[in-house]
Amino acid sequence: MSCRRGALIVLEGVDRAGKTTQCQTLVQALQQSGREAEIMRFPDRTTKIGQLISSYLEKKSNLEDHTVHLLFSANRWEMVPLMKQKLEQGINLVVDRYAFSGVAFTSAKPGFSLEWCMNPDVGLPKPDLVMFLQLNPTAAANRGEYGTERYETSAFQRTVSQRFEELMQDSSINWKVIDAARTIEEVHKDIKLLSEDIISLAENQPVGELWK
Ligand code: Z5A
Repeated sequence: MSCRRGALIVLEGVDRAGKTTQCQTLVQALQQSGREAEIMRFPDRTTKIGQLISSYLEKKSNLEDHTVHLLFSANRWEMVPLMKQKLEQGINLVVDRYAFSGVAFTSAKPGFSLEWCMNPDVGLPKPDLVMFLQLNPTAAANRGEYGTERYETSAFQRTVSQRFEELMQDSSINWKVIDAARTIEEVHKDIKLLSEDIISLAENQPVGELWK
């Protein structure tokens, strides 16, 4: 008997929207309800490519803007065999940032079109569901100061938010916008419901290809 595949569920959102918190809470909830679920995050700073990215984000090294964009994409592609294997084994993958962050962050830099930024990620496993955690800048500020990593300034983050808005116009992606200004538990309830629905829907369908 062939195994039902796992769903590919992505959380995206602005800085401090609660992506990591919600990914962890969702994986725990799915596991507690008897489903197989694992978390993945991008950038995955544990690989050689991820270490180059981490050093760049921590401002310990400088990389040319096109180069670092391609490294972020390569960091996703290097995980694709593992992602496909896990999905085929029936494991639901809950992913903290994906190609949408890649496009939103690079296209917030001068001279980068959305189209150029999307190209290297065309053909990645397509998420069955992308939940965008929406939080206004005032509410985000109440969750603490920006960190010290590259990109963590309010002006840059505002442009990133605009790029996410543009990406969310794409009806080929199953976007759901989540009001992330509520309590962790309230946000989790919505995320869990949407995830359970998509897990049932996705299990009999093949994994799609992103932006193809
Ligand atoms: N990047 C890129 O340029 N290209 C790419 O292709 C990719 C990424 C994939 C990686 O950051 C950076 O790389 C990122 C994008 C860029 N740059 N920025 N900015 P990262 O993934 O390592 O870290 P992060 O994504 O910046 O984390 P974050 O956005 O700051 O946080 P978050 O995951 O959304 O939130 P959190 O850690 O779960 O929560 C933040 C705080 O809020 C924490 O104290 C929580 O306890 C609190 N919290 C969470 N939820 C709530 C609620 N509901 N109420 C109150 N407080 C809450």
